[in-house]
Amino acid sequence: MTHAVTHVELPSDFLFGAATSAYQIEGGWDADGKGPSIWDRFTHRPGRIRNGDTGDTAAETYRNFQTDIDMMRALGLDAYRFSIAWSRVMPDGRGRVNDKGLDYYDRLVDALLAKGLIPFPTLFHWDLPQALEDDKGGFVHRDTAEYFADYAAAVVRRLGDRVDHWTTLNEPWVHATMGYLIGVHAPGRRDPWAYLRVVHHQLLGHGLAMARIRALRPTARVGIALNLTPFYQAGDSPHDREAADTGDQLLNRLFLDPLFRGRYPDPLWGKMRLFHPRIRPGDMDLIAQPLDFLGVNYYTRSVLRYHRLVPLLHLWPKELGMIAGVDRGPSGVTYTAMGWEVYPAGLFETLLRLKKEYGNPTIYITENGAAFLDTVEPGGRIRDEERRAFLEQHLAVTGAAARVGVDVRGYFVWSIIDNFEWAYGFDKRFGLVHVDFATQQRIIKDSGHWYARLIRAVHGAENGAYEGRGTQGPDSSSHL
Ligand code: IFM
Repeated sequence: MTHAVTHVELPSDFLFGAATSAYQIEGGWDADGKGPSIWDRFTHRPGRIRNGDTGDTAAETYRNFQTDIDMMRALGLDAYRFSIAWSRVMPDGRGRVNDKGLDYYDRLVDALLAKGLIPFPTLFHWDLPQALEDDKGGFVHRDTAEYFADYAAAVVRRLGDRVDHWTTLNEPWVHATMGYLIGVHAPGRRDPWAYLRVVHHQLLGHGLAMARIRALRPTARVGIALNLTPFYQAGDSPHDREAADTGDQLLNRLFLDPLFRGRYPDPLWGKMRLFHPRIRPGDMDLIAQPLDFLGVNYYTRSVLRYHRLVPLLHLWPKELGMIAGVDRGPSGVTYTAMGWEVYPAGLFETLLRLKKEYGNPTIYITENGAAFLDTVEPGGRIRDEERRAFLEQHLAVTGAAARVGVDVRGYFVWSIIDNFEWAYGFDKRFGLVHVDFATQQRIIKDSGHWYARLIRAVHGAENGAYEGRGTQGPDSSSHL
């Protein structure tokens, strides 16, 4: 173990990265033969996104990714997690492959490798090709799982000689819940009948894609990224305990149990009989193929109080910030600009639980980070101390988890740059790097400089000292 400049103690070979997703940064929404995705359609409809924002141009990385890669290199990152837009590669979601779309990711991977950064692509981060939504209802239909595997195979055929780590899906819970049940994400459906079908067919798509990737590249490391949130009961009553347990089954175990145990969680699954998808023989075996790694996306916890009028709904208020039945935790705690409680102990607990209850899988923390209100000072400095502290606290508990035997190998900050935060548009900034979306100018925030120093310290002197600005130091130009 190496002692770093902070409370963070991590093994010297720990992997440090940062993450993004295609729709949130790329722009170029209809460039070079790309087909429309459900997010293009959704954001183009008035009233769906705060301030009417869209990802049409976003951080324009489709036009220029090199600047950000140079910046990641300068910060000393080991790896970059990004996602591939299905509708760039297959404009109709199936069939014809758009070579120009694949060329883009080909160049991106080469540029990363040229700078010594490990590419960590995710194949699906919610931007489903619109054609599949129109024809099939997206993952509501089982066929979409097969199309997803075909698309994954097309990507792996092209990039698999240079990419070792593949993440199939990002946060399938969010895609199903926000997109098909609550309707605040694309495609904006509110259909309880669709919900569990989208859950099952995404998992099936994951299983089918995993099998295809392994057939094409036997040495590939394949995983999935889940948003995991520990649930706590607000009071001591058995009802509150039941509420917390229901929340846990509906969010965490709905995905962990099929992936690691080959079955959906009971008793919840039995109670939702009316809404079950059709599960065919062999589905659960495909879904439960051993993962090479589990991606953990962690942001906050949920504290639930039983409410007889909202028997299941007490799951979603943290996301929506509006449904009754949820406690905000004790006073004196910090909340991020998303309204999420800063609760690093929940990450420790989640990691420990995965070790104890799910067989100690290899873990990458594929997302962790915080939105805060950033102020750009006249000299161009951004003193985002709250974000820095957030990262330090979560990396510290990650190190503590590693010391008690959790097999956690790496950590990706969400996000390297400010980007399009879905229903919130550009209002919520998660980046280590500030983006002025009008000029596309980048400024490394203090948290970014801190992260760079941490990486240098943990990896040891062989990588050289970080020469960027100290958090107390004079303003140096970090405009890239
Ligand atoms: O921006 C999102 C990301 O796309 C998925 N995980 C959570 C992040 C912050 O809300």
